[in-house]
Amino acid sequence: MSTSITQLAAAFPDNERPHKNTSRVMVTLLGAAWDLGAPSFGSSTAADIFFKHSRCQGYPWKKVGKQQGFLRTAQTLKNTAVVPQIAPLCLQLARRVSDALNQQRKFVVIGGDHSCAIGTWNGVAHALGQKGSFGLIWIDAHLDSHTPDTSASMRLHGMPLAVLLGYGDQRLTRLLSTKPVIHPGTVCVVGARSYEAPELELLQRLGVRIFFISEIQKRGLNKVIAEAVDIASSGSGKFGISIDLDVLNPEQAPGVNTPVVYGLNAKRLVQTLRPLSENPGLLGVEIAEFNPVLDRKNRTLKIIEALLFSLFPRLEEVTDAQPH
Ligand SMILES: [Mn+2]
Repeated sequence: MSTSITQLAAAFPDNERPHKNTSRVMVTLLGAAWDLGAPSFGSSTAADIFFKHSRCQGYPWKKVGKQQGFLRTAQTLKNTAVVPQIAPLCLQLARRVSDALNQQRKFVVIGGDHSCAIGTWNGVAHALGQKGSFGLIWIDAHLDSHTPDTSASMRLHGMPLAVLLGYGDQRLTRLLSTKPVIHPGTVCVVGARSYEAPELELLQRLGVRIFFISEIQKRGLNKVIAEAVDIASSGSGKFGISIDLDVLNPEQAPGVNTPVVYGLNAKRLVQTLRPLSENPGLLGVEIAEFNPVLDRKNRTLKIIEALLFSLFPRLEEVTDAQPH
Protein backbone atom coordinates (compact mmCIF):
# COMPACT_ATOMS: atom_id res chain seq x y z
CA MET A 1 0.00 0.00 0.00
CA SER A 2 2.81 2.41 0.82
CA THR A 3 4.07 2.00 -2.76
CA SER A 4 0.81 3.12 -4.28
CA ILE A 5 0.63 6.10 -1.92
CA THR A 6 4.14 7.09 -2.98
CA GLN A 7 3.14 6.73 -6.60
CA LEU A 8 0.09 8.89 -6.07
CA ALA A 9 2.20 11.52 -4.34
CA ALA A 10 4.73 11.45 -7.19
CA ALA A 11 1.90 11.99 -9.66
CA PHE A 12 1.20 15.42 -8.21
CA PRO A 13 1.91 18.09 -10.80
CA ASP A 14 4.32 20.86 -9.97
CA ASN A 15 2.65 24.07 -8.95
CA GLU A 16 1.18 25.72 -11.97
CA ARG A 17 1.63 29.37 -12.68
CA PRO A 18 -1.29 31.34 -11.27
CA HIS A 19 -3.96 32.32 -13.73
CA LYS A 20 -4.32 36.04 -14.30
CA ASN A 21 -6.40 37.84 -11.73
CA THR A 22 -10.10 38.19 -12.27
CA SER A 23 -12.37 40.52 -10.37
CA ARG A 24 -14.18 37.82 -8.43
CA VAL A 25 -12.74 34.79 -6.73
CA MET A 26 -14.35 31.53 -7.72
CA VAL A 27 -15.03 28.68 -5.30
CA THR A 28 -14.49 24.96 -5.86
CA LEU A 29 -16.93 22.70 -3.99
CA LEU A 30 -15.66 19.30 -2.86
CA GLY A 31 -17.12 16.37 -0.94
CA ALA A 32 -15.05 13.96 1.16
CA ALA A 33 -17.29 10.89 1.12
CA TRP A 34 -15.87 8.64 3.78
CA ASP A 35 -16.59 7.84 7.41
CA LEU A 36 -14.01 5.20 8.27
CA GLY A 37 -12.41 7.51 10.79
CA ALA A 38 -15.63 7.77 12.81
CA PRO A 39 -17.33 5.26 15.11
CA SER A 40 -20.52 5.06 13.08
CA PHE A 41 -21.61 4.89 9.47
CA GLY A 42 -23.20 7.97 7.92
CA SER A 43 -20.76 10.77 7.17
CA SER A 44 -19.79 9.09 3.89
CA THR A 45 -23.24 10.12 2.62
CA ALA A 46 -23.04 13.68 3.95
CA ALA A 47 -21.80 15.50 0.85
CA ASP A 48 -24.26 13.69 -1.44
CA ILE A 49 -27.16 14.53 0.84
CA PHE A 50 -26.03 18.10 1.39
CA PHE A 51 -25.64 18.89 -2.31
CA LYS A 52 -28.95 17.22 -3.09
CA HIS A 53 -31.14 18.72 -0.39
CA SER A 54 -29.74 22.19 0.30
CA ARG A 55 -29.74 25.52 -1.49
CA CYS A 56 -26.65 24.15 -3.21
CA GLN A 57 -28.73 21.69 -5.19
CA GLY A 58 -27.49 21.76 -8.76
CA TYR A 59 -24.20 23.39 -7.89
CA PRO A 60 -21.23 21.64 -9.46
CA TRP A 61 -19.16 19.69 -6.94
CA LYS A 62 -16.64 16.90 -7.00
CA LYS A 63 -16.62 13.88 -4.76
CA VAL A 64 -13.63 12.07 -3.34
CA GLY A 65 -14.40 8.59 -2.01
CA LYS A 66 -17.30 6.28 -2.58
CA GLN A 67 -20.46 6.62 -0.63
CA GLN A 68 -21.05 3.42 1.33
CA GLY A 69 -18.20 1.91 -0.61
CA PHE A 70 -16.33 0.49 2.32
CA LEU A 71 -16.99 -2.58 4.35
CA ARG A 72 -17.24 -1.77 8.02
CA THR A 73 -16.20 -4.62 10.23
CA ALA A 74 -14.92 -4.66 13.78
CA GLN A 75 -11.44 -4.86 12.34
CA THR A 76 -11.69 -2.07 9.77
CA LEU A 77 -12.96 0.22 12.49
CA LYS A 78 -9.51 0.21 14.03
CA ASN A 79 -7.12 2.95 13.02
CA THR A 80 -4.26 0.79 11.85
CA ALA A 81 -6.56 -1.10 9.49
CA VAL A 82 -8.18 1.96 7.88
CA VAL A 83 -5.04 4.02 7.25
CA PRO A 84 -4.34 2.23 3.94
CA GLN A 85 -7.86 3.16 2.80
CA ILE A 86 -7.91 6.70 4.16
CA ALA A 87 -4.41 7.79 3.08
CA PRO A 88 -5.07 7.53 -0.68
CA LEU A 89 -8.42 9.30 -0.24
CA CYS A 90 -6.67 12.11 1.61
CA LEU A 91 -4.17 12.33 -1.26
CA GLN A 92 -6.97 12.61 -3.82
CA LEU A 93 -8.65 15.31 -1.76
CA ALA A 94 -5.33 17.11 -1.34
CA ARG A 95 -4.89 17.14 -5.10
CA ARG A 96 -8.36 18.64 -5.64
CA VAL A 97 -7.77 21.35 -3.03
CA SER A 98 -4.33 22.09 -4.40
CA ASP A 99 -5.71 22.36 -7.95
CA ALA A 100 -8.36 24.83 -6.78
CA LEU A 101 -5.80 27.10 -5.12
CA ASN A 102 -3.47 26.87 -8.12
CA GLN A 103 -6.35 28.13 -10.24
CA GLN A 104 -6.71 31.11 -7.87
CA ARG A 105 -9.94 29.69 -6.51
CA LYS A 106 -11.08 29.25 -2.93
CA PHE A 107 -12.40 25.88 -1.77
CA VAL A 108 -15.12 24.30 0.33
CA VAL A 109 -14.83 20.73 1.59
CA ILE A 110 -17.91 19.01 2.97
CA GLY A 111 -16.86 15.97 5.05
CA GLY A 112 -16.75 13.15 5.72
CA ASP A 113 -15.50 12.38 9.14
CA HIS A 114 -12.83 14.81 10.33
CA SER A 115 -9.97 12.65 9.03
CA CYS A 116 -10.65 14.49 5.76
CA ALA A 117 -8.73 17.41 7.28
CA ILE A 118 -5.53 15.47 6.65
CA GLY A 119 -6.27 15.70 2.92
CA THR A 120 -7.66 19.22 2.83
CA TRP A 121 -4.78 20.96 4.58
CA ASN A 122 -2.09 18.86 2.93
CA GLY A 123 -3.53 20.18 -0.33
CA VAL A 124 -3.24 23.76 0.88
CA ALA A 125 0.35 23.24 2.01
CA HIS A 126 1.20 21.68 -1.35
CA ALA A 127 -0.32 24.54 -3.34
CA LEU A 128 1.37 27.23 -1.27
CA GLY A 129 4.71 25.42 -1.51
CA GLN A 130 7.53 27.83 -0.85
CA LYS A 131 5.17 30.78 -1.07
CA GLY A 132 4.62 30.77 2.65
CA SER A 133 2.82 29.05 5.44
CA PHE A 134 -0.81 29.34 6.35
CA GLY A 135 -2.77 29.41 9.57
CA LEU A 136 -5.69 27.28 10.66
CA ILE A 137 -8.69 27.93 12.90
CA TRP A 138 -9.91 24.57 14.19
CA ILE A 139 -13.49 24.96 15.47
CA ASP A 140 -14.31 21.76 17.35
CA ALA A 141 -15.65 20.34 20.64
CA HIS A 142 -12.60 18.06 20.70
CA LEU A 143 -8.88 18.64 20.34
CA ASP A 144 -8.48 15.93 17.66
CA SER A 145 -4.89 15.56 18.79
CA HIS A 146 -4.60 11.92 19.74
CA THR A 147 -1.88 9.72 18.34
CA PRO A 148 -2.00 5.93 18.08
CA ASP A 149 0.02 5.89 21.32
CA THR A 150 -2.58 7.84 23.31
CA SER A 151 -5.95 6.99 21.74
CA ALA A 152 -8.21 4.50 23.46
CA SER A 153 -10.65 4.29 20.53
CA MET A 154 -8.02 4.46 17.76
CA ARG A 155 -10.49 6.41 15.63
CA LEU A 156 -8.75 8.58 13.06
CA HIS A 157 -11.28 11.40 13.41
CA GLY A 158 -9.74 12.03 16.83
CA MET A 159 -6.25 12.46 15.39
CA PRO A 160 -6.16 14.84 12.39
CA LEU A 161 -4.85 17.94 14.15
CA ALA A 162 -1.93 15.96 15.63
CA VAL A 163 -1.22 14.51 12.17
CA LEU A 164 -1.14 17.99 10.59
CA LEU A 165 1.27 19.13 13.30
CA GLY A 166 3.52 16.15 12.48
CA TYR A 167 2.51 13.61 15.16
CA GLY A 168 1.01 10.20 14.49
CA ASP A 169 1.07 7.43 11.92
CA GLN A 170 3.86 8.19 9.44
CA ARG A 171 1.72 7.05 6.52
CA LEU A 172 -0.37 10.14 7.30
CA THR A 173 2.15 12.60 8.75
CA ARG A 174 4.35 12.10 5.66
CA LEU A 175 1.53 12.03 3.15
CA LEU A 176 3.09 14.59 0.81
CA SER A 177 6.05 15.95 2.71
CA THR A 178 8.25 15.05 5.65
CA LYS A 179 7.61 18.51 7.10
CA PRO A 180 4.55 19.20 9.26
CA VAL A 181 1.67 20.72 7.29
CA ILE A 182 1.02 23.52 9.78
CA HIS A 183 3.02 25.48 12.36
CA PRO A 184 1.66 25.41 15.91
CA GLY A 185 2.10 29.18 16.27
CA THR A 186 -0.49 29.85 13.57
CA VAL A 187 -3.02 27.25 14.72
CA CYS A 188 -5.77 27.67 17.28
CA VAL A 189 -8.65 25.56 18.52
CA VAL A 190 -12.02 27.18 19.23
CA GLY A 191 -14.80 25.62 21.32
CA ALA A 192 -12.98 22.71 22.97
CA ARG A 193 -14.79 21.02 25.84
CA SER A 194 -14.17 17.25 25.52
CA TYR A 195 -10.64 15.87 25.40
CA GLU A 196 -8.11 13.62 27.06
CA ALA A 197 -5.00 14.70 28.96
CA PRO A 198 -2.40 13.53 26.38
CA GLU A 199 -4.04 15.64 23.63
CA LEU A 200 -4.01 18.73 25.81
CA GLU A 201 -0.43 18.01 26.81
CA LEU A 202 0.68 17.75 23.17
CA LEU A 203 -1.00 20.97 22.07
CA GLN A 204 0.18 22.91 25.12
CA ARG A 205 3.74 21.65 24.67
CA LEU A 206 3.64 22.87 21.06
CA GLY A 207 2.14 26.21 22.06
CA VAL A 208 -1.16 25.86 20.19
CA ARG A 209 -3.67 28.41 21.52
CA ILE A 210 -6.85 26.73 22.74
CA PHE A 211 -10.02 28.74 23.28
CA PHE A 212 -12.02 26.51 25.59
CA ILE A 213 -15.78 26.89 25.71
CA SER A 214 -15.43 28.48 29.17
CA GLU A 215 -13.32 31.31 27.73
CA ILE A 216 -15.86 31.85 24.95
CA GLN A 217 -18.64 32.07 27.53
CA LYS A 218 -16.63 34.62 29.47
CA ARG A 219 -15.36 36.83 26.64
CA GLY A 220 -17.93 36.25 23.89
CA LEU A 221 -17.48 34.52 20.54
CA ASN A 222 -16.78 37.75 18.65
CA LYS A 223 -13.65 38.56 20.61
CA VAL A 224 -12.46 34.97 20.50
CA ILE A 225 -12.88 34.63 16.73
CA ALA A 226 -11.17 37.99 16.20
CA GLU A 227 -8.19 36.77 18.22
CA ALA A 228 -8.27 33.42 16.42
CA VAL A 229 -8.08 35.21 13.06
CA ASP A 230 -5.11 37.24 14.33
CA ILE A 231 -3.29 34.06 15.34
CA ALA A 232 -4.11 32.24 12.10
CA SER A 233 -3.09 35.29 10.02
CA SER A 234 0.13 35.90 11.93
CA GLY A 235 2.28 33.97 9.45
CA SER A 236 1.62 34.81 5.81
CA GLY A 237 -1.83 36.31 6.33
CA LYS A 238 -3.37 33.30 4.60
CA PHE A 239 -5.51 30.97 6.65
CA GLY A 240 -8.23 28.34 6.55
CA ILE A 241 -11.07 27.22 8.78
CA SER A 242 -11.94 23.66 9.75
CA ILE A 243 -15.37 23.39 11.34
CA ASP A 244 -16.35 20.21 13.15
CA LEU A 245 -20.10 20.50 13.57
CA ASP A 246 -19.88 18.87 17.00
CA VAL A 247 -18.68 22.26 18.28
CA LEU A 248 -22.35 23.28 18.17
CA ASN A 249 -25.05 22.68 20.71
CA PRO A 250 -26.29 19.13 19.86
CA GLU A 251 -29.90 20.26 20.31
CA GLN A 252 -29.36 22.51 17.29
CA ALA A 253 -27.02 20.22 15.36
CA PRO A 254 -27.94 16.61 16.23
CA GLY A 255 -26.51 15.15 13.02
CA VAL A 256 -22.93 14.64 14.17
CA ASN A 257 -20.91 11.53 15.05
CA THR A 258 -19.85 12.51 18.57
CA PRO A 259 -22.17 15.12 20.10
CA VAL A 260 -21.02 16.96 23.22
CA VAL A 261 -23.39 18.97 25.42
CA TYR A 262 -23.03 22.71 26.02
CA GLY A 263 -21.87 23.70 22.56
CA LEU A 264 -21.78 26.93 20.62
CA ASN A 265 -24.99 28.54 19.44
CA ALA A 266 -25.29 27.88 15.70
CA LYS A 267 -26.78 31.24 14.79
CA ARG A 268 -24.07 33.07 16.70
CA LEU A 269 -21.33 31.11 14.94
CA VAL A 270 -22.87 31.89 11.55
CA GLN A 271 -23.07 35.60 12.41
CA THR A 272 -19.59 35.74 13.85
CA LEU A 273 -17.97 34.12 10.83
CA ARG A 274 -19.78 36.35 8.34
CA PRO A 275 -17.21 39.20 8.32
CA LEU A 276 -14.56 36.68 7.25
CA SER A 277 -16.20 36.56 3.82
CA GLU A 278 -14.47 39.91 3.20
CA ASN A 279 -11.07 38.70 4.41
CA PRO A 280 -8.81 38.19 1.38
CA GLY A 281 -6.58 35.89 3.46
CA LEU A 282 -9.28 33.21 3.76
CA LEU A 283 -8.22 30.32 1.52
CA GLY A 284 -11.12 27.98 2.12
CA VAL A 285 -13.24 26.15 4.63
CA GLU A 286 -13.95 22.58 5.59
CA ILE A 287 -17.14 21.49 7.36
CA ALA A 288 -16.82 17.98 8.79
CA GLU A 289 -18.59 15.29 10.80
CA PHE A 290 -22.10 15.81 9.42
CA ASN A 291 -23.93 12.51 9.82
CA PRO A 292 -27.29 12.63 7.97
CA VAL A 293 -28.35 9.32 9.55
CA LEU A 294 -28.42 11.04 12.94
CA ASP A 295 -29.86 14.37 11.78
CA ARG A 296 -33.38 15.44 12.70
CA LYS A 297 -35.59 17.49 10.39
CA ASN A 298 -32.52 18.57 8.38
CA ARG A 299 -31.46 20.83 11.24
CA THR A 300 -27.77 20.13 10.86
CA LEU A 301 -27.94 20.32 7.07
CA LYS A 302 -29.50 23.79 7.32
CA ILE A 303 -26.68 24.92 9.59
CA ILE A 304 -24.06 23.81 7.05
CA GLU A 305 -25.95 25.82 4.45
CA ALA A 306 -26.03 28.89 6.68
CA LEU A 307 -22.33 28.61 7.51
CA LEU A 308 -21.45 28.27 3.85
CA PHE A 309 -23.47 31.25 2.70
CA SER A 310 -22.18 33.40 5.54
CA LEU A 311 -18.59 32.74 4.45
CA PHE A 312 -19.42 32.88 0.73
CA PRO A 313 -22.46 35.16 0.35
CA ARG A 314 -22.31 35.06 -3.46
CA LEU A 315 -21.76 31.33 -3.64
CA GLU A 316 -24.05 30.76 -6.60
CA GLU A 317 -22.21 33.34 -8.67
CA VAL A 318 -18.79 31.96 -7.85
CA THR A 319 -19.27 28.22 -8.31
CA ASP A 320 -20.22 28.18 -12.00
CA ALA A 321 -23.66 27.06 -10.81
CA GLN A 322 -26.51 27.36 -13.27
CA PRO A 323 -29.62 29.16 -12.02
CA HIS A 324 -32.39 26.71 -11.25
MN1 LIG B 1 -13.06 17.02 14.98
